[in-house]
Amino acid sequence: MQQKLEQIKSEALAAIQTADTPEGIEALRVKYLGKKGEITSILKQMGGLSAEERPVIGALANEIRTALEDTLAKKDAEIEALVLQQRLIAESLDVTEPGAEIKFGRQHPMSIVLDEVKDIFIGMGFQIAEGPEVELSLYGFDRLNSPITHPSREWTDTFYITEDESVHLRSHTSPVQIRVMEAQKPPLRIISPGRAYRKDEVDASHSPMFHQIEGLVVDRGVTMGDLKGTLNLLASKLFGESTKTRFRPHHFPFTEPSCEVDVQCVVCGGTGCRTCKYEGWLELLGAGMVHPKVLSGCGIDPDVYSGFAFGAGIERMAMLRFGIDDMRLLFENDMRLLGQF
Ligand code: 2NL
Repeated sequence: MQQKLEQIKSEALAAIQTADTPEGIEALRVKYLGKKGEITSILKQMGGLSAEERPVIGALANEIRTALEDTLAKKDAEIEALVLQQRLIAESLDVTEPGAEIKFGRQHPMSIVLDEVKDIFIGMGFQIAEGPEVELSLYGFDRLNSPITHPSREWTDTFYITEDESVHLRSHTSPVQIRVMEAQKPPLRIISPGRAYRKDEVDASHSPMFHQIEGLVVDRGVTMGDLKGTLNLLASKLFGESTKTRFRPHHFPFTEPSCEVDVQCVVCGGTGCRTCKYEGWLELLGAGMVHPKVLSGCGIDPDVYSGFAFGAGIERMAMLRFGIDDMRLLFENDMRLLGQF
């Protein structure tokens, strides 16, 4: 029996040394020291021993039990330390490591130009006015001296909400200014930026939805000289101090006289290139003195007050400002383009 105990001891000690998990240690504790364990079953057989043998075997069994318990505890602590060590390595965090890069967005060329234009006019004392994109033809056309029979209805043809065309998507932001003239009295200095809609096919210079900014000044004694001074300042702030402008006679139903304003080509400086079709000039906007019928239609006496107005496409301004040759690029949100501004 003594031999058997010694054999269990050396076997158990060897097994404990090879254990490498807390579960493995627990299994060995049960195998050797548990209720049905090998040491326990030896102790249960002690009844068959002689009176001299019993204390010797008993003492040896106890000594082995203690030795195994100690070894198990020591190995358990070792494994626990190892597991902790492994976790510390696996879960280690280098707080000095650079963080994941956060990609910042940036302003779209359209909103850069719009902000610049707004700043320029706010600097001259203008206020910003907004209005509905779904408009009554009363404000969208009639009050602008463009009755249903007027030929200008063709190039400003838009999308209609009602069969009789009395409600439609606005084809310019002029109706915003009509609403302001109706509600407020001169002196007025406003700009109205916003979306406008026309029945145009998409190409390099057209889009059925585009952005416009219109401006309106109404006061006593406003002249074409005020119009020229204001729009020359816009051109020089947008395209540089030395930018030359050209005012060409034109026709709009809501202004008289009317003009179109060109800037000297921003690409070639006026010598002629593909961008300006070898003319040296690029069209910037349309403008004119507010038609007396438009003023009186809004309850403003044209014998007392006069005004000037202008309208510009913001896409066109952004294209001129940044040398973009296709309007579609402004709607595609391709980062290869947007990353450049
Ligand atoms: C263009 C031309 C223009 C106006 C818009 C206007 C507004 C009122 C009264 C008179 Cl309320 N005129 N706006 C005047 C001249 C030209 O726009 O080609 N725009 C893209």
